Parts: sequence; structure tokens; C-alpha cells
Amino acid sequence: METLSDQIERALEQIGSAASLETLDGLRVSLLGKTGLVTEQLKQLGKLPADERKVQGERVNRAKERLQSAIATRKLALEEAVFDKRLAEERIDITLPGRNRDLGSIHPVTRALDRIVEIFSNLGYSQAEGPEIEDDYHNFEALNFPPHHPARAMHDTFYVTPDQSGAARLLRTHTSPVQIRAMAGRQPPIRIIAAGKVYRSDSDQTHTPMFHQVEGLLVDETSSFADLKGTLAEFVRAFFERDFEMRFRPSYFPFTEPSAEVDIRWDKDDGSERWLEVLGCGMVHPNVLRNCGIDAEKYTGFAFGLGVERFAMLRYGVTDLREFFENDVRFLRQFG
Ligand code: 2NL
Repeated sequence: METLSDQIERALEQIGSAASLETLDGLRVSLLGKTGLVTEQLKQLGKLPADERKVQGERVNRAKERLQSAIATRKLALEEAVFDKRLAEERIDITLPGRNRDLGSIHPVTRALDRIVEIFSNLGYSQAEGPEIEDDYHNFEALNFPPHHPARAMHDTFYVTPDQSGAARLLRTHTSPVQIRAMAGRQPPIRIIAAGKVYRSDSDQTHTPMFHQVEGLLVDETSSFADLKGTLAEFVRAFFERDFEMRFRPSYFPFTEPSAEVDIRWDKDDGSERWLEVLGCGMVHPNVLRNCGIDAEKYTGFAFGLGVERFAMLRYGVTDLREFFENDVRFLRQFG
């Protein structure tokens, strides 16, 4: 018959090779549970004479401790294996690039502005930049606005704190000073656009104190009003992706002569039509060229200016200018 110590050795082997936590727990119950081997042995002790009971009792208790410790060791190893397996299965490659979650969208005014810049870039114009805080010379004087001339009043200028010498500083009322700075630094041929924020103290349903303008300027030896018309026709066609009838109406700007305002014929869905004013333009006034150190006998130039909000409204079907400035995400999310 198998002795207790044989049974214990066999049980220790089984514990050591238990393949799962469930098998191990089955062994624990069969050895240490209420009717298990060790428990049965302890129950038998009472039947033994006192001197044998002590020896046998110590033996059974040692066996119990060895089994308990073996089970605990095996349990730890099996639990570790389960954990390692889970780690391997749930492995995440943290070197993979993150998923992009768009937090916003491009503002429709920015979209229209980028689109306009792109079209003129394709026509060979490069983008020029300049400060938004300007001085009287670059915003007015160089552009042939005589001092105290009523044309200055047209612009509702925002004045800011004068500079250290006491000279007036203002928020640019148009992007023309950018072009003045570009012309003053070099000689023709010049072909640039200036795009950005401009400021006028004017606020109602169709005016905001800040808006966006794009102006274009071309100066060379042969530029004519016909070139100007062709350029603007091509731009309007490219921007709206369709052909328009255009109308050039005589107008006045201090910095161009002759000057014109450009209308396009807008056919509405209901069949009705109207003429929309979308651009101002003209041949650069010789005084402006001279102010920038360009020989006005040798060179001619054309220039034009437009309001970006107007183009964004027409292109994206926005009917209220103020929508652009409320930053309501439900409005903004509609623009890819
Ligand atoms: C408009 C009219 C215009 C210009 C801007 C310009 C710039 C220089 C010289 C001559 Cl440096 N002209 N710019 C010319 C004609 C019209 O803008 O209605 N803008 C919204």
C-alpha cells in the first residue's frame, strides 16, 4: 500500500506540473479541503495512542505546510503566465502614429483668401507682407492722398498711440501700404499680391471694423488697362469656376488714374439677375510710382483691390456678414 510520504511526493509532483489555475485548485481541494487527504489524516490522529499521535501529528503538519507552500509557488507561476499572455495579446505599438482627430475646420474667410492667393500665384504673382500698424506716410501720403484731403475721411481710420517721435500710428485701412513698401525696395517688373486684415471704424449690417482684403499690383514697361481687364476676368472665372458678364464702371481712388469699379452679372436660381460690385481697380497713379522711386515715364502699372468676406459670401452662400465673426461652431463646421 502507498505510504503517506509516497502520496505526498506524488501530490507535490502533480502540483509542480499543474497546467492551469483550475487544475491547481482541484488539487488543493483534494489535498487540503474538508474531505481532502491531509484533513482525513488529521482526523485519524485522535484514534492513535498519545505517543504516536505526537509523532504522526508533526509529520502530517509538515506535509500540510509543504503542500501549502508548493501550491502557493505554483499559483504564483501560473498567474504570472496568465498575465504575460494577456500582455502579449493586448500589446499596443506605441510607436504607431496617432489617429488624427480634427478639432476644427478652416474658417470660410481663410478658405476664400487662400483660394484667391492660389489663383494669383498661378498667374505669377508672389505674396508680399507688411505690418498691420502703419504710419501716415505708407497708408496715405505715398498713395497720393493729399494732407487734409477728404479722401482720408472715407477710410474712418483707427489711430493708436503715436510713436516715440510723436508721429501718428494707425491700423492700416487697406493692404496698399504693403505694396508701397514692396515697390520702394526694388525696380520693375513687379507682380505682387498683398492679403490680410485691414481696419476701419465702421460697424453695421454690411461692415465690420476688421475685414480682409487682397490687393494686386503689376508694374512693368507695357502694362495696360486691357491687361488689367483680362487679369480680373480670368481671376473671377477661376474663383467662381464659371463665366460672368463683367462691367467696368468709372470710379475714383486717389492712387489710381483712371479708376474703375467692377461688377459681375449674378444670375440667381429664381431666374432674376443683378449686378454685384466685387472689385476696385485702376492704373497706378504716376505720383505713386514716383513716391516709390520708380520712373513713371518708363513704367506703368495696374492695381486692384477686393474684400475677401464678399467673395466668401458669394462662393459659400453665406447671406449674413456677421456669421463670419460670431465663431459659432455649428456655422463653422459646415466648411470642410
Ligand atoms: C477696393 C479698391 C483698390 C488699389 C486698390 C493700389 C495699390 C497701390 C497703388 C495703386 Cl500700391 N493701387 N490698390 C487700386 C485700386 C483699387 O481697391 O475697392 N478695395 C476693396
